[in-house]
Amino acid sequence: MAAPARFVPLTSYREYPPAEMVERARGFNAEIQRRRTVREFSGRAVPREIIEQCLLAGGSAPSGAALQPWHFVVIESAQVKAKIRLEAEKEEQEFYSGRAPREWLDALAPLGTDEHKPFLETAPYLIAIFEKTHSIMDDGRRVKNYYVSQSTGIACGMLITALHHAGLATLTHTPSPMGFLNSILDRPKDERPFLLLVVGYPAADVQVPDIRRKPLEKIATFL
Ligand code: IYR
Repeated sequence: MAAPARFVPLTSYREYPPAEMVERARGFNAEIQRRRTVREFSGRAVPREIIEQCLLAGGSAPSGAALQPWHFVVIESAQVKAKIRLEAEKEEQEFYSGRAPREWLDALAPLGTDEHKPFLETAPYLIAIFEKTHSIMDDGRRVKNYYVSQSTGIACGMLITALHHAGLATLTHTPSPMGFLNSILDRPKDERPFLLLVVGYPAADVQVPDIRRKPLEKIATFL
């Protein structure tokens, strides 16, 4: 039997005067525009509490039927990072030396990526995000999840935003295929690896590709 709907007053919402909303929206945009993906990380330690708070922020994302179909595995262990790097580089080696179509490699050329992934061992944290096809309810029932990829994608976006806001750099890494994460991290079959997020301080003299964000008129239409 499904649980009956139960409602409580919305006490957390805050309304701001329109001028203040404009200021807030501008300020937030300026802050988030400073985010850049980096591919070289410092090994400097990061307090775990920051990661925990950012995971809670990511886990506050909206989700299909509010079933929260994600699981985050935080990897600090050097041994586990080394295993992940080994498997990821095996896949990437094949990707860059034949599996990827020319068109894909051409699209990646401006980013300067290759099969070498030292950041998987340098960065203080890797966060493997899994999308879950099923949830176990508090009463033990196993139920199907909905809009699993959309929900998990939103949670990842919010996690990346929270980490940036806290002052950390990230890299969204997607070794493909990444089924090896289930065995290394001991996750069940109904959890699919979604993303491997590399988290830490950027390396001291890190450089980033000279790429620009599309202007508003290229990304939005107002009717
Ligand atoms: N997974 C590979 C290739 C790659 C693919 C995309 I799409 C990127 O935006 C970046 C890299 C790699 O990590 O190198």
